Amino acid sequence: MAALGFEQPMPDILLDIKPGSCPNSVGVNSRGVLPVALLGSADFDVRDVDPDTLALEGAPVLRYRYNDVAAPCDGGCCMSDGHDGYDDLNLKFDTPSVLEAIEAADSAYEVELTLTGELYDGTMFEASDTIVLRGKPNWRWSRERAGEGRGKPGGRRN
Ligand SMILES: [Ca+2]
Repeated sequence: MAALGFEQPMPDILLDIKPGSCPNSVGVNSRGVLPVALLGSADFDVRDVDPDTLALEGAPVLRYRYNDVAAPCDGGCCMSDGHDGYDDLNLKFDTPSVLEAIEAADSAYEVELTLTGELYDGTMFEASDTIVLRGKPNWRWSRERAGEGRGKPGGRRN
C-alpha cells in the first residue's frame, strides 16, 4: 500500500522585479533601492513567507510590506502591472549590494536574479526574475582595481 502523500506540492512562486516596469532595467551604477514583489495567488499566500529569511543573490531585505501591486502572468512575459486582489510581498533591496553580488560590471546584459527564502513552516523556496543591465560601470566596479579594495560605492556620482 502506498503511503498517503502528505506533502503539499509547492506552488510556483513568482517574482516580479520592479513591478510595473518592463524590461526591468537597472543601471550598473544604480544606488538606492531595488523594488521586488513576491506575487501572491489563490495557491500562495505571501504571509506564509518568513521575510527575515529572504535574500536576493545573498543581499538581505531592507524592508517589506504587504500590498497588492501585480498579477502573475503566464508565459515569459514581463508580468502584468495590474493588481489581482491577492496581496504581494513587496521587498526593497539595496541596489549596490545586489549589483556587487552578481558582479554586475562583468555580467552579461541580462541577468537572472534569484530570491531565496523559507516559509514559516521551514519549506525552502526560490524564485527568479531577469533584469537588464544598463550603462557602463564606474571605476569602482572595475576588476583591475579590485585589488585596491572592493570599496563600497562611495559618495561620487558618475
Ligand atoms: Ca497581486
